[in-house]
Amino acid sequence: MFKKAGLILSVLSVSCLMATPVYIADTYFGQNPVVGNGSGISNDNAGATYEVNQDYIGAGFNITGMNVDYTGSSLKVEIYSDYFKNSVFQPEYSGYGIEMGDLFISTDGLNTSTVSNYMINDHYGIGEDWEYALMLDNSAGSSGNLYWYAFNGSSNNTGAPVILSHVPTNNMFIYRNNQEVQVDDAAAGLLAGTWVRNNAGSLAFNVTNTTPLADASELGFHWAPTCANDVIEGNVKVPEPATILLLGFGLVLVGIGSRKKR
Ligand SMILES: [Ca+2]
Ligand SMILES: [Ca+2]
Ligand SMILES: [Ca+2]
Repeated sequence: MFKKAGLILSVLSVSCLMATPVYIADTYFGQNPVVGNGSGISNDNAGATYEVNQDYIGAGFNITGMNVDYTGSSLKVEIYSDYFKNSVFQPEYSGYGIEMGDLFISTDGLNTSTVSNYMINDHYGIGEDWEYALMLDNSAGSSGNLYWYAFNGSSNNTGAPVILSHVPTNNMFIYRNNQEVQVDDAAAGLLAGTWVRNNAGSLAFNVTNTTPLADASELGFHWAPTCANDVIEGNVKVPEPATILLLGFGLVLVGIGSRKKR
């Protein structure tokens, strides 16, 4: 009876380790903003504040964080931002032309060590190179299919099919410079799952085909709308199956051992 309780407790502990969602708060800034004509700006430009050296540009774009739930057989990444609440910014409603970005994924962690001042100097060409992206089949609308894109080599090589942050037509708009926002490839790859935009303020990537992540040691993520007025990057550790098995076995032994002492 007692032994059985110990075993059940161990199994519960292991499943929690695998399935506990990880919340990543948005602490990433990225390279400072520019205006639509490409010129740099500064906070004392015409006496106005343009969110230089700050997290987001314009309150309507604020990303608060992302939730990552990776079980091995499924991956759910949900991004929380005011951007999803504001229909004025959505491409299907407005003339702004701002689209939802694809989700960039690293399977070997998140490299910030080579970036000088990660907070305000980071851009697509330095720091992490992404092994995969989850492509939305439609950068407008409210739901659709997701497709895997595998970068050949790395995402920050010259010639990699990456679309950088931009504003469409109005060159007075301010956007964050040189951020990777979408994959420049229309071909449908391996079906990954589905995506859903919630007008309450989130975008969920629901991945049911996790085959590309099979050898991942640590997952890194990067997401932004195409103007990149706010960008989020973060990472989560992936428990190795062997570690989980050992830990589970250890917990079982602890459970049995503690019973035998009585
Ligand atoms: Ca990588
Ligand atoms: Ca970077
Ligand atoms: Ca940010």
